[in-house]
Amino acid sequence: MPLYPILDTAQLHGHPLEDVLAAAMDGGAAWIQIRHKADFTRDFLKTLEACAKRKRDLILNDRADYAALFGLGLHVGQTDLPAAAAREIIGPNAILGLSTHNAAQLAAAQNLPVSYLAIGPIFATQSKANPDPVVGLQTFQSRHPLVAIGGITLDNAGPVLSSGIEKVAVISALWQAPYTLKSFSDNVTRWQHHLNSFKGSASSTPP
Ligand code: 3NM
Repeated sequence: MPLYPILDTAQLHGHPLEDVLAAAMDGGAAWIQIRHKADFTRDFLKTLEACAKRKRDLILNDRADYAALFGLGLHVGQTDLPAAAAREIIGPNAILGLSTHNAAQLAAAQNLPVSYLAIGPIFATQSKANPDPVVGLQTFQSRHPLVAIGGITLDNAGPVLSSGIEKVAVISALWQAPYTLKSFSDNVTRWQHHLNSFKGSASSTPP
C-alpha cells in the first residue's frame, strides 16, 4: 500500500484520535503513524493504549518506550534515540523508521537496523515546525524502502512515487473541508486507488 497516513494529534480537526484511526483503517490504510508532539499525558497514554488495541502495527513517533510498552512500531528523527538503540527497545520485528532530510543523512543511515527511511520535505510543508530545506523531487539511493514526506498532495504524489519511493507519508492533504471522518476515510481510499495506478501491483507490498 503506497499511502502512509500520519495522524498528527495537532491536526485532527476536532475528532478523537481513536475515531480518526478507525476512519484511516476503514479507508484501507495499512501503515499508519500517530504523530504526537505534545506531552504524553496519562490521558493521552490511555488513548494510545486504546489505539494500540485496534491496530498492533501502528507506528508511533519519537518514543521508543511507549512503542515498546504498547507493542507499536516506531518512527524516530535525527535527534531522537539512535536507531540501533531504538531497535533494542522495540525488538527485532517491530516496524522502525528514521527521518532523513538530505543525501548525506540518507547515506549515513544505510547500515542502520531500520525497516524504512523517510526523506523530506520533498515539497514545502506547513505541518512541521522548523522543517529542513526542501529536497525536491529527485532519485534517491537507498537499500532500505523509502517513504517520501512533506507537502505531498494528490496531484504531486504520482511523480514522487515514480522516482523509486515506496510510500508517501501525508498529513494535511488527507483532510478537506468539511473535515468529516467520512471524507477523511474516503480520501484515504481515493489516494490508495490513485497511487496504486502509479506503483503498479508488483511494488505495493503490505507491511
Ligand atoms: N516530517 P504534510 S515533513 C512530519 O521533512 C513531517 O521529515 C517531515 O506533513 C520531514 O503532509 C513533515 O502536511 C510534515 O506536508 C508532513
